[in-house]
Amino acid sequence: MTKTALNFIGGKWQPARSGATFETRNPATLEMLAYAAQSDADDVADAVAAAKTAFREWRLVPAPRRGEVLYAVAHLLEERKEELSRLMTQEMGKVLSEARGDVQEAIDMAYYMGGEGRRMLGYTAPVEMPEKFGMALRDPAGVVGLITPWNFPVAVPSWKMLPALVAGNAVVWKPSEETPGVAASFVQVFHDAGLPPGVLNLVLGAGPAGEALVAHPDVRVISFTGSTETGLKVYARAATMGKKVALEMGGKNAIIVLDDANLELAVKAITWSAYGTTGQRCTATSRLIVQRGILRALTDALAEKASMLRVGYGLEEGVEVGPLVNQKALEKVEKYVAVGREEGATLAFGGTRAGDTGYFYAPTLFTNVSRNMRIAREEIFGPVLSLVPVDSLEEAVEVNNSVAYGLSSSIFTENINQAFRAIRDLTTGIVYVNHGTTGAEIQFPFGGTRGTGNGMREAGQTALDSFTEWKAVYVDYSGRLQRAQIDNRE
Ligand code: UN1
Repeated sequence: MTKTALNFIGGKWQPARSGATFETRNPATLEMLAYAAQSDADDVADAVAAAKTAFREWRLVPAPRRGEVLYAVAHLLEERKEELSRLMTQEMGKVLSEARGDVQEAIDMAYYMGGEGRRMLGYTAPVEMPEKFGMALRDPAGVVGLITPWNFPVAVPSWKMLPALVAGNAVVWKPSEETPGVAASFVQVFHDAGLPPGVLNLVLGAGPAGEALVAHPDVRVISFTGSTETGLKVYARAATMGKKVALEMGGKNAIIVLDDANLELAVKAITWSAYGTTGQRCTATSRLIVQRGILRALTDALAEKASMLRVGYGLEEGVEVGPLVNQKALEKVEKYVAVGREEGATLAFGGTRAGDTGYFYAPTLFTNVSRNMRIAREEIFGPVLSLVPVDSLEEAVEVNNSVAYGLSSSIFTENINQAFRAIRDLTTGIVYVNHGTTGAEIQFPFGGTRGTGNGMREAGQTALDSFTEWKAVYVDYSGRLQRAQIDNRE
């Protein structure tokens, strides 16, 4: 049944002002799912105006009360987890068990950020004069704009809107055009949880809606997750207006496997991190850096394990790998597999489409990859893994750190000395030991170095940094003009 996905502005569901719509399709079955509002700058202006009005009161709601709304969001998400997860699988293809994990991340974040309503810690420090007091407080930034991708259509937006809301901001959210239905259902949860009208606004649509949000003078912060190409454009545009921007972009994450690794453990983790979510996570493993002594055994075990993976429609029981999100993503994967062949890497398995309908692609491994090949450096965002052989831990770390991205990396070794050297020397924002590159938990900073980001982090306490301004407050209770107040450097 075809549905309609609308914008949510000032507490009301409404079509785009122009009446324009776009269609969404199930990437596994290609069936038509919904007509969604195709918004432009006018809709964004309406949403920002609604947010600006709502901000005046929301900022004055005591933070513990704001936190309670987030707890109500957590409860409703628990109740609606199955419904949201199924919708997610239909819209963007990830298998149902992973879709449940996606919603669970938002539940975890709602509880965590709900707790921030009673923390939101600032600090005091001694000041130079008697009878004077100093403190630093977090103030909400105002109206914040969120632009999010389709691969984690509930989790990633939750990482942004929950800290933004508990800190007292009003939000305008532009989700990916692949997942308007799940976005609308997610926003409905906030409304039902009692969030006042206008505090969270949804503007559906494609690039132009996002551009209008970035360029709107009343939006002080932009938090973006998506491709490096788009992220850098957002950054450049927002910089001309002096906005604060948090960027979460590409990855080219590696698992390092040393000769002394627990082979079975490594193979399981590689399979999950490389082919889970069909390789469409920014934290997905797309490189294997393997010490030569374990190379043969690892490749054989991996081939066996990958051949058993069931590719198919994510709503079907037992399916482990869903489709790519759309035709363009499939073509990108095909292009990179051709590039890998031309570059002279060995195709160990995969390398073909799978299934008759839908954007399915077989789990793929290239071996004999050298570190300079494009398939070892560029983000593919699909189920394609490139194996680079190395001689030592030092070489492995160097290869790991040599790419343009720096999100997540992992090392498999049973030797604690090697593990700690790797922790010290790997230059990514996330490091795992004896665990794949995916599976970050919401209470720790999430983000990456180099081309992955711009130094900001999501999740954990650090999430508040994107959405708050520090305010330093000095209170003089002496009742007289203290000399240092005029010039404390005298
Ligand atoms: C992403 O791909 O954008 O660590 C987020 C993980 C997940 C989140 C990934 N918790 O893989």
